[in-house]
Amino acid sequence: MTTQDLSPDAPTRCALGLGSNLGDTGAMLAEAVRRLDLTDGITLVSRSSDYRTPPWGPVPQDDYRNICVLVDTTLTPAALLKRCLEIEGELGRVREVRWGPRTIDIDVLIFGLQKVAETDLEIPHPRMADRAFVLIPLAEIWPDAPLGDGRTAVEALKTCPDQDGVVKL
Ligand code: PH2
Ligand code: MG
Ligand code: MG
Repeated sequence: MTTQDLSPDAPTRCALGLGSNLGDTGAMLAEAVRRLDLTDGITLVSRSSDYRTPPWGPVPQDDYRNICVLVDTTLTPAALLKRCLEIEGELGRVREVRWGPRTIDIDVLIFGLQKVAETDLEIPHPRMADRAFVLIPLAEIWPDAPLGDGRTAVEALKTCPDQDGVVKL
């Protein structure tokens, strides 16, 4: 069977990374996951444990709570991103500082084996391989996740920095 033989509606397995470091972070993540799963064309497949992670990047801020989820979707990559941004808005996210604190962030990490290179959407997520707060929850639920650089999540973890600060809750 070739890919052409698959039904056009066959769902695509995707990985999403979620993070929160403002307000009730556990409740924010739970509600975001619930809203994703309630969306037409998105089915939740699995959810990682919650992890407390030191803030990555140039902005001093509180620790994050991060998780990854796997979903099957019949949406396009752009429509999946749009729904993620919509849920961020529904949960009260206000876009202020780049890499700054946020009530909820939902990033599309992997969309099947597809590559997308738009200004507002790059898949696979270009920076996930060196972020322990993404790779550790991802490897928990999808060790063989294809990162797009030829490596799996577990392989990338062998060289990923800053893993010590990531604590499973
Ligand atoms: N998200 C950021 C910036 N820094 N640090 C951690 N630990 N977790 C995040 O989700 C995160 C971050 C911007 O998307
Ligand atoms: Mg992010
Ligand atoms: Mg984001």
